[in-house]
Amino acid sequence: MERTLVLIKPDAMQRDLAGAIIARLEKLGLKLVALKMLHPDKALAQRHYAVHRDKPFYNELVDYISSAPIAACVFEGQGAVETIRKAMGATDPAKAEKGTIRGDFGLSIGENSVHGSDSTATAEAEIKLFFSPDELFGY
Ligand code: IDP
Ligand code: MG
Repeated sequence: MERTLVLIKPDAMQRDLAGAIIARLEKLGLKLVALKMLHPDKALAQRHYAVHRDKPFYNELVDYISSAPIAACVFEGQGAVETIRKAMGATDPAKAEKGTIRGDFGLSIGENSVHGSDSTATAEAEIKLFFSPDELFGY
């Protein structure tokens, strides 16, 4: 079954939006199969965002995601990657539609409340960064 990684970013955690965001995703018919709160260190942040290492915003991005605790979740279901990307909305909250998570909660392109894997291959790699196999549940 298809799985995807969701990170609830510091801006959303700090505004007590973790429950609201998880509830929205559960309502899409996806199953929450892993969940943890953690404060990522810089090394984990760098690995997670390695694909962006040459972008001008890379250091800012790594500093931001490792600045405070986040919630990491794995959701499972048919088309989970695409379903969650749609529910998140565009990267820049100013361009994200109303009713999407970023459209409703995001503050700026950096502080955009959530991360979601962008393909099934990326999802598998990202899930391994945040969870060991015994932290993923079937129920
Ligand atoms: P995505 O999160 O929608 O997949 P990506 O292009 O993969 O967007 O970028 C990863 C993250 O980097 C974004 O969620 C956003 O927080 C941050 N980011 C993207 N573009 C910029 C930018 O131009 N300035 C600052 N941060 C950015
Ligand atoms: Mg991305």
